Amino acid sequence: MKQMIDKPIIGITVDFLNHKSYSKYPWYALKKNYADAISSFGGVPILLSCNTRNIADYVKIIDGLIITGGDFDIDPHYYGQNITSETVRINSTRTNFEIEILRQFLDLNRPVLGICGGMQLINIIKGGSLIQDIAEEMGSSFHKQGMPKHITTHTARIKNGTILHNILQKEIIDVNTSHHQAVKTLGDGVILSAEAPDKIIEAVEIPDYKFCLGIQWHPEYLETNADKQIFKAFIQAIGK
Ligand SMILES: [Mn+2]
Repeated sequence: MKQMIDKPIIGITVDFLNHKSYSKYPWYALKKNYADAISSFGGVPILLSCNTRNIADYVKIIDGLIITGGDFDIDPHYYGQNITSETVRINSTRTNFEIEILRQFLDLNRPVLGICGGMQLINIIKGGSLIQDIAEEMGSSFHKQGMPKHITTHTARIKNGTILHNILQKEIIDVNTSHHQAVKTLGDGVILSAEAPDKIIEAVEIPDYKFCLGIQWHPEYLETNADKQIFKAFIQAIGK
């Protein structure tokens, strides 16, 4: 008989890759710091393979879900557009898996944290859209930092009355930035919780759910107090 675990079990989505660097065969990848951030706040990270056959069982095992970022973009067909930029690189195996597990998880109203591409997916499944390439559509490379990715390079203004503001208790925070896409129109029930000085959306949430927060920057580096508070609040939302 298996024993129940009294710690929060967090499922983390991974990247599915087939360029022949790590292996000559297709492989999964995840930046170590996503899993370590969960461990350091008392959770048990479980890395989720992108096989849709396993979704129903994964949903039974995990208490919280992190949809991570990666070196790919969501297929614009999911938000009613054709690919308009040569910079867009899609990954259907991964996106199909993430859409389905996110839907099932939100139907059960369990805590979700979307990071970078994960935040964008939260918006897409509710009917929102994306800017396919910020530099091409807005003429700005402000959100693609070249230096070490963990260093903060721009600010974000947190909207009063949001879950994010409730967590951080601050109006302005410093964030890192490593994205060429951004949320354009908000999906049904999705609200803006933070924006950059150039009005690019940096965080969203869905207040109808217990905890559904999307962050455009990468808090998994735990570089700032705000980053730590976000992970802590996510783990606490599980209430285990
Ligand atoms: Mn940014």
